[in-house]
Amino acid sequence: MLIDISRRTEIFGSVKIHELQRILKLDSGGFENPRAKDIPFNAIKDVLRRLAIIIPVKDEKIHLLDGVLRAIPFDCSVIVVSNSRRENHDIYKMEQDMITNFHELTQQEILSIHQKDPELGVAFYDVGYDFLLDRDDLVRDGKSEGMIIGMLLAKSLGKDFIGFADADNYIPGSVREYVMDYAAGFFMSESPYSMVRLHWRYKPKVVEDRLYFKKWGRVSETTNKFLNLLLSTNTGFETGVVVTGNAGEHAMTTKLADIMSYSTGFSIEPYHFVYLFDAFGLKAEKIAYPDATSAGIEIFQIETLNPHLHEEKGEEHIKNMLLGSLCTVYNSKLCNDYVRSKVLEELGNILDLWEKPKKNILMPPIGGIDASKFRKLLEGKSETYMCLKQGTTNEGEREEEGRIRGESIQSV
Ligand SMILES: Nc1nc2c(ncn2[C@@H]2O[C@H](COP(=O)(O)OP(=O)(O)O)[C@@H](O)[C@H]2O)c(=O)[nH]1
Ligand SMILES: [Mg+2]
Repeated sequence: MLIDISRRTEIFGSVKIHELQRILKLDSGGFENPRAKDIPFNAIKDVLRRLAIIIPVKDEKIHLLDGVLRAIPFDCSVIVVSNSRRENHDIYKMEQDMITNFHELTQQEILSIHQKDPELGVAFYDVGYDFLLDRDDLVRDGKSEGMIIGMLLAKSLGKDFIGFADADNYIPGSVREYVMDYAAGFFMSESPYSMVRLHWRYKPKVVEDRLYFKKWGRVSETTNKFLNLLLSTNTGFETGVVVTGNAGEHAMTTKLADIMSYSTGFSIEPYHFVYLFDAFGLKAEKIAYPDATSAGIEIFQIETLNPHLHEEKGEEHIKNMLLGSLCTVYNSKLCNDYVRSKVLEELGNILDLWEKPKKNILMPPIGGIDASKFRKLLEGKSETYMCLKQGTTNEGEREEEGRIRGESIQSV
């Protein structure tokens, strides 16, 4: 792979944010190159083997999920966390059938579970992490909540890297690239605490019957502006370094995933920045994670070669994303009166029901959870948990799981 060299890095306390780096070529010639970083394919492959890709999914078109699954490089483990409808038209059943069939054809390692499985609630309770449970002891709705489930399963597999890919992507080839881009970021990283966030080169839209290759989405432009303002007002030097505030497509080392705190729903991605600024920035009050503080936390922002074409979710979704994102900035410890007034101005008519933005629901780090115990609590008990391993030796395990689901798994 050939990627721009990181030329400028903004340093804020222990947080190092690298400026956007472009993917120049998806493969490369293996030359020493002073102007670009050449990453050999074997190095990418080494990372892929240590990487799990989590796909959060809720009521997406089955063809899209199918394309995403088929695009993820074989060396990665895949973890699907679904919050899809189960009653009437059972979308979740369709997903499970498709996943089982996908595994039988490809033998790729894949785990999946339904977010509302009561045994998940029990497992979270038993490992002492009830921050994402509702009054009925079920996991709440929300993409972030699904991502936390996925991260624990990835940890239970002993993975060193955890990445995310949305299920509503129309271009399987782009998903494949995103995963390779994550691997490239981790290869370049010098700290065990690092994160890779993707920025689409283009996000095509249909405008007056023609495809228009838009560069910036409305929400991401605003979120980036405010995250940069938060940085600028604290350092006294204006910056535009943050360009991936809402990056749904991102990946982290498991070591970093362990010490992050997570915001609920769709505010999870901008909150990554806010949390890191608050906990590891210039004005951090206490050093909770000395190893990370001394190693530094590296954030890579990579511009993909492929455009991003996903399902349009409508105005309400956009509004909620903007609100959730700017609430994270508003409630940051680093936010001063000036930035708060700018947030209120921006949210204008969205906010007219409230006096000030609500606090985001936060979930504390998952590092203290025994992930193996968590998975064991699900095995054999959960009706929706599936663990489909590579090779035929796991047939017994698959049959056992099929029996638990009340199905018989046909051999291919
Ligand atoms: N597990 C899970 N996934 C969700 C939930 N809500 C949304 N998703 C998935 O999260 C991904 C991103 O959501 P999407 O609505 O496309 O948001 P956007 O692309 O960030 O605007 C998609 O794959 C959704 O299907 C949820 O409550 N639980
Ligand atoms: Mg989407």
